[in-house]
Amino acid sequence: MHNELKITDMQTLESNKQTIEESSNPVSLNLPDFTTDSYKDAYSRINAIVIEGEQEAHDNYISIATLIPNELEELTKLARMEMKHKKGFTACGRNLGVEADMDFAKKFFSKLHGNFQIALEKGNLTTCLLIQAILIEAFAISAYNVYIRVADPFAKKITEGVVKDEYLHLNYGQEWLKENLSTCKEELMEANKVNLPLIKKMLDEVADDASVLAMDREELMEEFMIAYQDTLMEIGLDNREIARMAMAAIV
Ligand code: PL3
Ligand code: FE2
Ligand code: FE2
Repeated sequence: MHNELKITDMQTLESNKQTIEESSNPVSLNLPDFTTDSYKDAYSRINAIVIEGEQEAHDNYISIATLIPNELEELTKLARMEMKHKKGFTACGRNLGVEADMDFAKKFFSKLHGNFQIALEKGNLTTCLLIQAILIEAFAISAYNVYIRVADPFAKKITEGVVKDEYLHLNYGQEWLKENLSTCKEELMEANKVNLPLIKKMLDEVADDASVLAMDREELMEEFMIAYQDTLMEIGLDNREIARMAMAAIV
């Protein structure tokens, strides 16, 4: 299109070009090249993490339903959404010609997965909800919100649909904990102390690969903290309690 422009004044041309690009789509200026080997290599792990995360989220909601049988229907609905998410992200990898590194992803989740299983065995519902419906969902929301800004058009559309559901999932955990706050506060604090550092570690572990996808670590942390703190506030914790909980990430 620039060939068609016969403007001799280069300055005018430059400033026109900038205005056009800025006004049409400022984000697209920073989109990575989705076809490079380095992009695909990083994507093989990130995509696997997301696929594994969605599968485990499904399994976790089914497990949580065994602790709240009268919520079976609602929890089954959430679990079904997770399987849809998994399918969506599997398609994203296929679309880019990437094979997901599932062994890597299983290891990535193993510690958190183990803690969830222990809580489930003990019937510690508050801990299960904190791990799945608060920490993992807030982690997913932060990742998906940042990814949407730099994703290929196919993945962007899918991720936009997914992130809306994840807010519903976060909200589910939030409402249960809010209603039961008087009896679950202590367990909530304790479970957070153990599991928030794991989320922080996972974020650190994925940061290098994420940066290849043009996802910024600080931005991921910021998005996580927004979703996490918002939820704790809605649950009914005060500023000091929220600060204390968030602090668990930096020790
Ligand atoms: C809950 O519904 C799903 C849990 C998934 C956890 C995802 C964590 C993702 C961290 C990696 C960030 C990259 C996002 C890119 C998406 C292809
Ligand atoms: Fe999901
Ligand atoms: Fe979810």
